[in-house]
Amino acid sequence: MYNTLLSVYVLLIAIFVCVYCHSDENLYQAKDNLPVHGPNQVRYLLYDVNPGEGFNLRRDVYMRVANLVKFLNEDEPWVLVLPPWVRLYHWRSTSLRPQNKIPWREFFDINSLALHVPVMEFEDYLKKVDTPVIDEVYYLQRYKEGWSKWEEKMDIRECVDPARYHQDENGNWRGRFFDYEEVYAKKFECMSAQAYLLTFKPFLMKNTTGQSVFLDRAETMIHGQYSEWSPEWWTARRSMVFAKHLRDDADWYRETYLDSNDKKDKTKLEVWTKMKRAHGEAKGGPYVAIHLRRNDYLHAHPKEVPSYENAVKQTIKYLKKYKIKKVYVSTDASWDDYFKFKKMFGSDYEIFKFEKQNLTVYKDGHLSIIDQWICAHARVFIGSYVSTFSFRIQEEREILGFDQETTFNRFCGDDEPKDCEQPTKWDIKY
Ligand SMILES: Nc1nc2c(ncn2[C@@H]2O[C@H](COP(=O)(O)OP(=O)(O)O)[C@@H](O)[C@H]2O)c(=O)[nH]1
Ligand SMILES: [Mg+2]
Repeated sequence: MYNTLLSVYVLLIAIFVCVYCHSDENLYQAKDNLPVHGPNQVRYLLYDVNPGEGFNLRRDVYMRVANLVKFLNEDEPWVLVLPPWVRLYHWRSTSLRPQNKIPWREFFDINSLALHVPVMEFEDYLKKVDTPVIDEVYYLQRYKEGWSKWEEKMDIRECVDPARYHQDENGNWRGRFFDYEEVYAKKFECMSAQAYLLTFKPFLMKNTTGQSVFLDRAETMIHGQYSEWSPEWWTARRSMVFAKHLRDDADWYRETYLDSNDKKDKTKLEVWTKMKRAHGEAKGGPYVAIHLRRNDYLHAHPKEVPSYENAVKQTIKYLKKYKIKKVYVSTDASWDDYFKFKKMFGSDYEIFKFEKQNLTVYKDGHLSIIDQWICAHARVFIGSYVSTFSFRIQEEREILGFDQETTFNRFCGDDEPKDCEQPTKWDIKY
């Protein structure tokens, strides 16, 4: 009896310590995310993206689907079911934890997403529907005949690419469904589409009747008028707050190694619905952060990738300009390459990169987010040409209120002019 009491007591203390191990309060509280119309009328929108797409383009596709769900909710109650993360092309590290069926809460703050639109994890959807079934699946595809002039259209068509779905002996449709083998669909169609996200609203409301509808290859759907220059895009973007446990780990690293914290750096996070910063309000920690994209990117953009020597030179220019001695390196290069790169800076500067503190804790997705968060808080950031990984960092800095001069910078390739074209300055819109 005494032992049981003691262990309960120890457990309570452990929970208490863990909850309060980081000083800043939890910004987002759980609430019932379902719309008020009553659970029976609610419809579910599910989606997936081309398997070859990386993490940060997927984040952009989320914004498209989230805004579609927002527009749907103006007329009907729909819930966005978050597609579990499966092992992506870049996610190759073999940690002890498998990189599939990862729920969104591991990466993002679900309660923050829910302040924009009603969302639900796929696991919760499966619990809700009892049978692991999705009523209708639409596989978005191009028009087989191509197009001569761009116009908006969508039509149910024969599948252009080899079918990724097949019918089983019971007439049910089987597909990948995030590696959940038990899941199947009742109806499946290929749909050729050239359309803005808003155009999917009438389609879903009038041409589908199932309680759950799944749009595969959702990257086909384009932002249209709700792209980067619209407040709608930025609202969806601002709701994509990283999960607290990852922000905490990155903040701990900033404080421990980079003399950086939100108080000194003027980067304190508020609930996004209440946060509105002017450019230049954020100061950032005393380090230059660089995103140095390697691997597949070397082949995709050979002209715009700097050699390591050149990247060092370019970084030092910024270090001198801003009178800074520390560099934070975010990269997908190997550790071997990183150590060589680090050496090239000589002894005048200190170079840092987040290290896994415990092999079993972080997956590649976690590490990307930690890197992005640390880069987002630097005094100055230098990104890689057209990398969506860099773009998401730049947006984070817009949200935090940095001077745009410190954000929209990129490395120039060795054969590009020294003043090569810099990234577009996307103004945050409220
Ligand atoms: N941790 C970490 N991972 C990176 C970095 N750069 C690229 N990656 C990995 O490579 C992927 C890059 O793919 P993506 O997100 O599509 O960005 P993009 O290809 O640069 O536009 C990321 O999702 C990461 O898994 C980096 O600086 N740090
Ligand atoms: Mg990519």
